[in-house]
Amino acid sequence: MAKLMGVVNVTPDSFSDGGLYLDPAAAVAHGQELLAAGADLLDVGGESTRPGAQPVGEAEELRRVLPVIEGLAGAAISVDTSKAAVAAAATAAGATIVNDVTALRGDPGMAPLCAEREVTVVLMHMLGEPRTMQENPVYADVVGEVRSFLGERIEFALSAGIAAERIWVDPGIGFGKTAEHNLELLRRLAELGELGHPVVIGTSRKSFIGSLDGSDARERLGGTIASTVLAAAAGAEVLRVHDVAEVRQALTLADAVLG
Ligand code: PMM
Repeated sequence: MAKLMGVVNVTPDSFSDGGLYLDPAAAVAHGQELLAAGADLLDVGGESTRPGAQPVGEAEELRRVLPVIEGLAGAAISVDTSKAAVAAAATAAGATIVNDVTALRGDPGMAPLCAEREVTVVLMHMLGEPRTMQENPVYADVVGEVRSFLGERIEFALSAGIAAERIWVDPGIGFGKTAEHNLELLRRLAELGELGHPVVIGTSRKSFIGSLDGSDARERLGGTIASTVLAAAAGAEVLRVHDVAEVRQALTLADAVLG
């Protein structure tokens, strides 16, 4: 069955749960709840990448994520960061996965650090940067372009000394994409599996769901479940979600039917 990556956002401004877990104790408790609900790993992040978000300084990002990673010691932890210094401290504190939404393009220190620490790296596709990425994204063939971008980033990671079995790829739902681009990526997700690396996907509570029915971030559980089940059926191996218990139940049912 696909693995569930539970989201622990230690940020004041994430679109779906911003401000809820800014206090480290609340974030740790939330992480423990997600583990109890069936999360296989937890993605801890201290910088919002929502459209229009402003960057966060290194010291502030560290102050947010480190106590939470330390407090969740023993769990499988991924750190959602594009800063090498944050990844260095997080991996020293026990994180074994670096989820870099810039796919190792943001900080030149990131690839050598990940190679040296022998961590798993998530390479995610994003067109542009969070501040401006939703301003009229254009593709001739979104799936083909995302696939060739990820192929190029895999080559880069390999050339930096990151082992092939430690590279995961992610189409970056909502990162420089219209709702139709996101739907097309979901429709043809199996094509990304042809890259030969585990596919991670994060559809949870995202605005493309709301674009179909006008729902707000907190009203998108049905769309989250449908999209994650479809992604798993198309071969996605890691599903990044906020609502772990509900998605776990949906996947268990889908698995029981489809095998
Ligand atoms: N989405 C968000 C943040 N980090 N990382 C990966 N690999 N894939 C995603 O789709 C992704 C991500 C934004 O969602 P959030 O604000 O709910 O964390």
